[in-house]
Amino acid sequence: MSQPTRPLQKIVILTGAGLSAESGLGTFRDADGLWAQHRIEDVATPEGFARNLQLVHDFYNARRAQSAEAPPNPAHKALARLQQDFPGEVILVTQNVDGLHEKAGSQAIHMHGELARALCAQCDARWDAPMVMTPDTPCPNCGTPATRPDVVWFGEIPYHMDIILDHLQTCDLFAAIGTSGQVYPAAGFVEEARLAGAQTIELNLDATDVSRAFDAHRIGKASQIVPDWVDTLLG
Ligand code: BV8
Repeated sequence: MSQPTRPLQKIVILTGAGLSAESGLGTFRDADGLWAQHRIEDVATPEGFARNLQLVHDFYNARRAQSAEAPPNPAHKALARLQQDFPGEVILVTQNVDGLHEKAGSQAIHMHGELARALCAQCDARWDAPMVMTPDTPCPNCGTPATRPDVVWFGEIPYHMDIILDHLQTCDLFAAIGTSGQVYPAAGFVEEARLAGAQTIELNLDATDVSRAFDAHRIGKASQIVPDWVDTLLG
């Protein structure tokens, strides 16, 4: 028997690459996705970075430039409107490393980091990344040429997990938008929310590996189904 629905006071939304697809940014696992052109092991792991610093910097320099030019689409704008106009709390957690939520006016928790930020592997300093980073780019804090994109690679610990888990345990509605549900721990968030008594909904172009974990589904392109969903929530 599904849980009696609690009054809707807090919404947690997880977004993935599918949200930015219509802004022209490649997803990861769709046929023409980013990973189709690169092996994850080579460009999104610490081992791949250690093996070939230049290749990984080139991969992220290209994405940083593309992301800087990309416009937010109606889905990003609708989520910003929801954050602004919803009478309760709307927490946006994104796996995306682009800045499109912020361009649309949202605040988002970047659990996999951001293309626009740089990290020093030597002293852990973080700063706004230059558009092009190279293996020789010195850290502005310690001077060591040990700089890397401030993104969370496979095998690394996602950012803000304690805050995210707290939000999942105290929300009334959890929505996953444009994510294939193949990468953990993000793919497990729906279970956390469900166990805490939240209603759950998945918005995606297709069914995913985790669709059966959700109470409700909206199928279609994010730029169409997300504004409709936000209109329903704002009544
Ligand atoms: C960790 C940053 C420990 C870099 C990324 C075996 C089993 C289970 C887990 C593991 C395992 N072996 C290893 C693991 C752990 C591993 C993992 O999950 N591996 C997977 C591949 C099996 N995870 C990790 O290593 C993570 N760390 O586990 O640490 C830990 C755990 C908990 C607490 C403490 C410590 C770190 C993972 C982070 C990796 N970094 N990105 C970068 O971006 O370059 S992941 C990368 O994939 C992106 O962040 C991306 O967001 C993420 C997930 O992809 P999606 O966003 O879902 O995108 P995808 O292309 O897959 O899907 C697009 C979807 O959109 C599709 O469903 C499509 O239908 C839809 N779509 C397309 N167009 C549209 C659309 N929907 C609507 N409208 C459209 N127009």
